[in-house]
Amino acid sequence: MHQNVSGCLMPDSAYPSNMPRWDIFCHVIDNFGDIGVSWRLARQLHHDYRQAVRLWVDDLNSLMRIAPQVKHDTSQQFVQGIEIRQWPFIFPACKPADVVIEMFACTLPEAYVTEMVRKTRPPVWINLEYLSAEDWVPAYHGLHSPHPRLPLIKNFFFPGFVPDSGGLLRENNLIRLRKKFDEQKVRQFWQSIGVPERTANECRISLFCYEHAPLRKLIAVWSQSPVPVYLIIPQGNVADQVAAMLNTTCSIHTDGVMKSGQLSVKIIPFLEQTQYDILLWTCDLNFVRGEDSFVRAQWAGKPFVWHIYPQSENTHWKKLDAFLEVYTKQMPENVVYALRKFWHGWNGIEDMDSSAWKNYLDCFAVLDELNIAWRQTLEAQYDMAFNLVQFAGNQL
Ligand code: TRH
Repeated sequence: MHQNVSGCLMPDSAYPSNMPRWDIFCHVIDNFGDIGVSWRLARQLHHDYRQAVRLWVDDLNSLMRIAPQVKHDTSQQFVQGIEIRQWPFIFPACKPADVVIEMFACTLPEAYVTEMVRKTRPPVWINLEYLSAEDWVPAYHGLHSPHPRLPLIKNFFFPGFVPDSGGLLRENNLIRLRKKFDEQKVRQFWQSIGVPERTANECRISLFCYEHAPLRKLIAVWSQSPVPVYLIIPQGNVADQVAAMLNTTCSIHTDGVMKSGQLSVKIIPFLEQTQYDILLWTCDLNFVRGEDSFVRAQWAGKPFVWHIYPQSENTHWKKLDAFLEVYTKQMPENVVYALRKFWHGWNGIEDMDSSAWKNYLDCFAVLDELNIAWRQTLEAQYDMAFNLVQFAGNQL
């Protein structure tokens, strides 16, 4: 037990004393990626590796969107075995864990760092960086740097797609669950989110992207698509934007589906994080963004299109091409051409037109196979939580 700033006694943790303790600090910059990765990591460390995890987050409302059991007005709560703590402006006195992760270079509270120094054995301090496929990643992964003033060392951990990077988050049972998700479960899932069974030769697509995507163009292309497109959009700004675009031109059916030519659009509620995974498993094609949904689409083993998080001076385009390079290495030339063109169109590097969609569709059957092969390539590597546990264990 220790005293917090207001003088109340709070338990340091409710976990058995022999469990290795982890503190994960997450500062939500925007959207859901920062908390999405932190929450997934916290759960996997606890469930797969029996670590005691305390997650400090400065925006509980974002966490609530992807994990609805979380309450927004509680400074300390336990959900799925994870201790969730509101990261307040004035940081409470607390004993640092054995391993401390600052997510995406968020700065740790001064008071906490001071306590880290006081420990007989200072914690393993890890800065978990953003995901990138750029070729410098393996050289930087695992580097460390001494604190400028204090006797502490910070380690830099880089997730990635190659064996000498930090890897990707992948729960131990994920691929097994995904493979066991049979037709009956698919039907139950569709029913639970209020979408009908798929019709013959329809292309079922999930859409999660940033608002600056060339949505209007693609909606127009899909309305004239050679195959019917059933588009599923979780609630949010993009769903609103698409609804507004279709408002004047489409017919609205009783089940809330908007129809325009070959395109049907269904807006569904924003899903709990594990349900979103299932949405990705059950669609033919997934449009994903940022970091976490992008990785989950790869575990789904289905064709996907990445809308990369925009950076100043378009530096993200380089990052996008670095991924395309690794991902398409084993693909036939004509597929690489069509895929690249479509991804470039979606990310504003090239124009998005009907030929980009048609060429992409022509490769669809083979893309299905190639994405399973890509998943197998990634599956053969250690996952990120495993790598973190090994890395920390070697230093403790
Ligand atoms: O939301 P994102 O764009 O997140 C981020 C942030 O912008 C961040 O600042 C940036 O650095 C990072 O991207 C690269 O995209 P991402 O990473 O895919 O996170 C979305 C999370 O939301 C992911 O965990 C999946 C989850 N999600 C649900 O749980 N339910 C849903 O219905 C949907 C659409 C997503």
